[in-house]
Amino acid sequence: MANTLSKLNQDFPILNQTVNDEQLVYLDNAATAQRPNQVIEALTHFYQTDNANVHRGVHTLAERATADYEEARRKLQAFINAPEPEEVIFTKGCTDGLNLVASTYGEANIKAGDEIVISIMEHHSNLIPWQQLAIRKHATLKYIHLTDDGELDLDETAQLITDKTKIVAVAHASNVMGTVNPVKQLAALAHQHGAIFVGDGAQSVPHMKVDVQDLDVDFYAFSGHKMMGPTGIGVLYGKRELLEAMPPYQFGGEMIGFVHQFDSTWAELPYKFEAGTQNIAGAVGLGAAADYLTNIGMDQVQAHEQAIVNYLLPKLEAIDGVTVYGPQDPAKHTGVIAFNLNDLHPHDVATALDMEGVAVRAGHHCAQPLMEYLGLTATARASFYLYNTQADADRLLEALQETKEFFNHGTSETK
Ligand code: 7TS
Repeated sequence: MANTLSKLNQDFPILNQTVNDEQLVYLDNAATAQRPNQVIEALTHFYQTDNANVHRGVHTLAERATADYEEARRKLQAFINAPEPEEVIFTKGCTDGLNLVASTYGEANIKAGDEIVISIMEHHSNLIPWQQLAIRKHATLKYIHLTDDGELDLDETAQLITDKTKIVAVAHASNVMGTVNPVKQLAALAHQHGAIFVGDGAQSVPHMKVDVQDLDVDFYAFSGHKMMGPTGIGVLYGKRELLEAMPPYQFGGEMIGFVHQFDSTWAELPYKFEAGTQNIAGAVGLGAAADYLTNIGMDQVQAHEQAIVNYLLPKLEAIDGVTVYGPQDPAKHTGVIAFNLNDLHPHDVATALDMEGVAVRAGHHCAQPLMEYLGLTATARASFYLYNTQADADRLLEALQETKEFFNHGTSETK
């Protein structure tokens, strides 16, 4: 397999440690990725040389910090090919970006009887904001369901999206099943009916080339920490004409034009949506993460993860007692793989894997409606990133075999 990225883990000091006397294999990247030295150094450099509040002072440090912050915005603009930097709003993360759209665009545009279409595979962050908006506005929330292979049912989608639909909001990639959704097609369908399309890019932007102009999405949200940037920073992309027509999200410093005693005007984009002191260092760190990924090339990142999935998925499915959820075809899978082992609780599986130094997540993955739909309460989940290798996939397979043997052995001994 293409393993040209395997030396990268030297850039990630945290990966060079043992856990429970075993070399750490970090396979919880869908929850959060690790940071390379380049990002850590960008944060340190900012705090050691340039730190000041932005857009406020005329002193040298304030000017430098402002330049760093706006340069980071342009890096993120280029990373997703947004037409203009003003369409790149810094947020706390994906959740914050999606809530922003629901609370501003949604509040201003949804009325009783309107319909909002989402999918059953959504993370709670792209579900509850729409569910609560629908409740507040007496609108109807509709769900796209799945084919047996864990993909969106596109026949049903074509029926669900009608002229009553005002918002379609779907994840670009599932954080549970690794399914990649046809966002460009969904956005086009939404537009045919006069609706807007909101993309949740939390699990796609870190792993594949995303071009918001090509996809023709109206809004697109993602988090920095899943693409090797700091926590507490993310991006909401929005089309200028929509952002300009929307009311602000939060009120306070930075987001104003002029404040009078009894009314106020708002700042230009993007500042209208960046109230208060922002996570300036976080933005700088995220800019460094975008540089790091750009230098490698997103096509290369995707090909590397695809090669691991091509290798791992058939071997995982071949283990007696393992059930993998989502697309069976490796080509339709991101590096996120949810599975269960016999009738063991996924928390026990994850704990046993941790004893072998292999870090995976277990639980409902903030997708309870999906779990309910699949008839599950929880799964284990391994999620890969560019610094993982085929050897890491082998360690997962070996650790699963040992887990199986341990529990079989335990059962026979207690009988
Ligand atoms: N959307 C998707 C598809 C996600 O996977 C996540 C986080 C979010 C939104 C929210 O991102 P946040 O950075 O604002 O929290 N997903 C996960 C996960 O799968 N395990 O931990 C966090």
